[in-house]
Amino acid sequence: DHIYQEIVQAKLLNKKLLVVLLDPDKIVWENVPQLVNKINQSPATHVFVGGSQVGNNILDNLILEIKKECTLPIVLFPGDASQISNHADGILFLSLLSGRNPDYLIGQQVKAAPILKQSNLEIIPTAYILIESGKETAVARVSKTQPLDRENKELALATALAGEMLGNKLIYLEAGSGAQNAVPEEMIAFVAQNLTIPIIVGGGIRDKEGILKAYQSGADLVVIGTAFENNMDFFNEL
Ligand code: 1GP
Repeated sequence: DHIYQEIVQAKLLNKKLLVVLLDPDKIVWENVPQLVNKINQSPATHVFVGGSQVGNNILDNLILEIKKECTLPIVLFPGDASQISNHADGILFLSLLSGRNPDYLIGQQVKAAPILKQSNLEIIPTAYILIESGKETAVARVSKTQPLDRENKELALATALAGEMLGNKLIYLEAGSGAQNAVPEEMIAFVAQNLTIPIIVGGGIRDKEGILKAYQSGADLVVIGTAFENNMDFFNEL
């Protein structure tokens, strides 16, 4: 379980972690070597691979392609049980706790468990909490769930605490890919002050300032997807 142990260690040392999210569905195949090159030059510490709807072969091929040149840990961030690849190093075993759709609370997990049992992937149980962020995002649409009210930090904390008490090892506060508004700083801070496990924050973070604000509020890992997809030089400014 070295991926998780390194995250815990970083939190203890107050060392912030930066995740690049690659969505196999949105990647332009010819750009992959260049993307990997940019990731290697960036301060990124982890690569997440996943999206709302992804074909299996693309997933395997993308991970193999990244691994040719990149030594960062590759962690699956699956939209459903079909998005599992043994070529990755680990997987966020997500439960969408903000929603009340049983399929994303336990259904997909039951489908995935026997497959994961046969794999060598490090499994990291993660409470996935979607926060309202302006326009509807793909996560809400595909999962058919309502995000939490962005003003209701008490509910976000109660959900995160339940996630921690259920045994999850990470909390993921998610505004959704390409979100209009990122997770509010006060919400991140309120959750971070009352939890002991590490917190991932992502969705709608598109500049250095946004990354720093999330860290200062208490995020241990910040996820960047769209900003890097739109601009391969995004990490140059960091
Ligand atoms: C989405 O949190 C990630 O699941 C990243 O979001 O694409 O907006 O960076 P962005």
